[in-house]
Amino acid sequence: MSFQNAYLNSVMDDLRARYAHEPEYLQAVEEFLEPLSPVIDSDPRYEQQNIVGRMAEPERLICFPVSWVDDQGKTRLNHGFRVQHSSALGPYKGGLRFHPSVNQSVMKFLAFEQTFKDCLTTLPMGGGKGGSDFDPKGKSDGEVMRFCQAFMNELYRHIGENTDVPAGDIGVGCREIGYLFGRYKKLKNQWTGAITGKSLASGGSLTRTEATGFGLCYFGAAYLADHGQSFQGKKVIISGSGNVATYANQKCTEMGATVVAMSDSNGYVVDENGIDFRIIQQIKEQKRERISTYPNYVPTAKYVEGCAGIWSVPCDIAMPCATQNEIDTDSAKLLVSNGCKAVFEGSNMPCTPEAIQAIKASGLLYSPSKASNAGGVAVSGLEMSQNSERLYWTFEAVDAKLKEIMENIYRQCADTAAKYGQEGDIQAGANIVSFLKVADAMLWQGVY
Ligand code: NDP
Ligand code: 2IT
Repeated sequence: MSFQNAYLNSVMDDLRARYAHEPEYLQAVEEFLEPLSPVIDSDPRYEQQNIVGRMAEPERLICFPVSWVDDQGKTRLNHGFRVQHSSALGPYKGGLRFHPSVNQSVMKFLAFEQTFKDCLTTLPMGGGKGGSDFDPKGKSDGEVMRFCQAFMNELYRHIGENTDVPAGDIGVGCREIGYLFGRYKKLKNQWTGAITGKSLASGGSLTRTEATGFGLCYFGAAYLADHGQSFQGKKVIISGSGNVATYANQKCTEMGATVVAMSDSNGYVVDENGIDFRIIQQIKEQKRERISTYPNYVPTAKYVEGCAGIWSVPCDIAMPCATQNEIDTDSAKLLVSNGCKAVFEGSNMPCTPEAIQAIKASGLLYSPSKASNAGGVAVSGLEMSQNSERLYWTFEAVDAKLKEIMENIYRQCADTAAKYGQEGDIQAGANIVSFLKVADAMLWQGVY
């Protein structure tokens, strides 16, 4: 891909040459820069102060080995990361992912995206991401605890409520956050809100568990309403069956939709009567089983092996909520030919660039993840506020604030797209509005 603006091309060419081995990172940067040419043309300071080149690179990249002892007494070695991407708008903020696919490229793409997503929430947060190639699946509770403690033995010196505030992501839920927080507190001898996604008794926020999935639906509802539509009566596919997917199911079902299919990395379940989020919750959060067991609880459901097949199920709305690049061109084309009218991204960067092109070219509504999945980090920001003021807010108060933030993100994206002559293009709007805000802060703070 090349851009109209020569400076953007030179930044991207430099990144491609330097980081050829980091495809996810390059993909995320390229996607972000795509609509920016007219913006860069409008102010010579962006090029003069190399704002785009500086904005693309993480401010700090922390890599460390994590050694821990398994239940057989064997010492195991994993790799830990924390990418502190941007502190332009506030302390670094973003989740931790524990999954075998974690590497430097994945961490850098997630931290880059996080910076602009956090900006869209309008809360004072910079961007970061971290994690490890540790796989919590199949590990005992004791092994997970020892791994989390070993991970924090290094991470603690790099984080803090005013420095960098991690949270959960794939493979890091309330259990892992508890073990991480416990070790952090012990090492620092301080109780501060340096991690979000905490349990309610330990300074967590009501609605944080539900926030990303609920926020995705609030965003989707605002987008649909702008086009005279709603979730009422719509058939929805939600990939994944983790934190984001489960609560996206709950909220869009409450809004009158029917979730006809959900998945995990092995396969998917289909049920025209609707997939019950409470059973998914029970299978995944409590029993830690596979989604293949769902038909044991609901006999009308059918399990199909292979997760990519989920996009062949006819639907009105698709909400990918599993992982990056889970919708390729073929899956996008299948969605379009089966009559899908909207794709709202819940996972980070779930569509390949070619898939996005196919979706937009066919006139579907399309919301990029940095806009539509910002609800999780938004409520993390509200958890930080509550921790700072030593108060707990009610579920209703946090939920109302979340809804307001998501509707405001939609509005900002739609208005900015229109202002820059790209009416209806929420992806362009999201990238332009977040670029402008981060760039403004960088210009104001000088060459730091
Ligand atoms: P969870 O670990 O709770 O769930 C992840 C789900 O996605 C599981 O069903 C998992 O299946 C599936 N999955 C993971 N990796 C793959 C893969 N390589 N191929 C197919 N399926 C896969 O994670 P979350 O729900 O928290 O996160 C899901 C997505 O949402 C991620 O992209 C994350 O970055 C993003 N996100 C999360 C937020 C949060 O607050 N948690 C906030 C914003 C975005 P299996 O169990 O088989 O591995
Ligand atoms: O991708 C994300 O936005 C998250 N995993 C949530 C980050 C956070 O700090 O709550």
